[in-house]
Amino acid sequence: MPAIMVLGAQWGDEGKGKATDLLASENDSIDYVVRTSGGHNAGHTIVVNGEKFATHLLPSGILTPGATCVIGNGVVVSLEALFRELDSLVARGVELAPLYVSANAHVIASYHSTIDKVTERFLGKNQIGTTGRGIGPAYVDKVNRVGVRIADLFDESILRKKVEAALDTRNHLLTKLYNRRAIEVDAVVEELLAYVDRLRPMVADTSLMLNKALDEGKTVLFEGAQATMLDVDHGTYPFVTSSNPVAGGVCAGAGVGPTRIDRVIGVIKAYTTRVGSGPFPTELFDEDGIKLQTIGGEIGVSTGRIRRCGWYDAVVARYAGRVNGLTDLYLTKLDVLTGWEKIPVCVAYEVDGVRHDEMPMTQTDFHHATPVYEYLDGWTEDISACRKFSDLPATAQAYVLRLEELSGTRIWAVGVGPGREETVVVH
Ligand code: 2SA
Ligand code: GDP
Ligand code: MG
Repeated sequence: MPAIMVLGAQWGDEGKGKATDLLASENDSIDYVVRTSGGHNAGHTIVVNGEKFATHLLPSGILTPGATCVIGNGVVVSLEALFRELDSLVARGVELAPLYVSANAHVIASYHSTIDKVTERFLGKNQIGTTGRGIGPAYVDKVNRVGVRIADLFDESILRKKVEAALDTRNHLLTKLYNRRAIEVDAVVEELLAYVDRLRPMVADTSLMLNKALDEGKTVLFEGAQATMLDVDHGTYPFVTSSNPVAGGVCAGAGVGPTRIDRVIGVIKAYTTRVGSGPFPTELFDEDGIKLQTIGGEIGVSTGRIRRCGWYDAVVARYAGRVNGLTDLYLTKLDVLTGWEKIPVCVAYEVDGVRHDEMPMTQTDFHHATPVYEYLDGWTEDISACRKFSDLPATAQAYVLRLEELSGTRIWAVGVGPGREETVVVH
């Protein structure tokens, strides 16, 4: 299986880090683990032998012996975050996998984060609930064609010109609209140059590297960040991130064509969570929501924010299946649902008295969608020690199979705990 994508099928935090780590550790032949969008706004948790690690900008494969890690051209790279994360893993005694960064990836400087936070404050009650990491402003510079790319860091005069161009309109906005001090070109250039020597050996033409690897029959794992419903085109715009976490975005963000991809795995929780603002039809505001949040440990890995919780939404699952062309689902956190007598599952929406079996065409309708629930039987047994599908209680098996039927994509495996080994293969 040479090229595999692992993508978020909901609003993020589905367990992509665990899924990536599981595939990488199970399969001796995972040669590359690649990030292709977003930046250090991601928070991917991996639990190895009871020890917990979180990656943000780095691919989860950084912990996999024998793997090579790649940060693709579609990622926005904070150099400060990159080296802080590498250093903190080294300090914990981790033997790091080799890492390459695309020469075409865009750079996040500290002013992007400042602008992110200032903009959120300015939006007031309409704020997106960003992670404040400068992701949106860095992608704005990229699309506005004034971004600084990794390759620009190695020629000071080019770098200076690029930073000047980027700050031109930014400073106008900051000083005139937000009543802030202008950002100084010298300070930004100095900040970025500080990392150049450490970065130089990691910089590569990563598209060429990955295509060559696939030509040689190597196995490449693309680790998604954020998720389908946070995609700037296909998600709940404007309450989205500023990149394309869907399968098509992975190809663009790696420089690898879609015909090379063999398997597209959507990671999906057995319920739903979301962090930040925006519509969420199955969101719970009662004690069931608090129970899911508490038992599921639903707290943001990067910002420590409490995640909003709700029931499984099969309309979202079907939509993710469609826009990503999913071949498999990896259903995580089934263990969190232990103890409910009946578990509601959203099978469709109702909008102004009209039933929608598919995602409504407009955001306005989605904002007004109320879930149509089917109630499935729960179970009380602890399932965390189950390792075979037949070990699961009959009602848990029925829950998984009904979700598969409703979601339109085969469920490859089920997570029954945070550990790498806490997985039950279904098919
Ligand atoms: P941004 O910072 O511009 O990407 O924010 C835009 C929206 O995207 C959401 N977003 C996320 N949602 C879930 N998890 C993410 N990563 C961290 C984690 C989040 C954290 O793994 O827990 O620690 O808070 C992530 N990154 C971005 C964000 O909430 C906005 O709704
Ligand atoms: P990601 O951003 O998609 O990689 O997911 P996060 O790491 O942000 O959040 C997923 C959380 O769920 C992490 O704390 C994982 O350790 C945990 N997790 C993943 N799979 C399972 C599972 O099957 N059961 C339980 N209980 N926890 C899981
Ligand atoms: Mg996360």
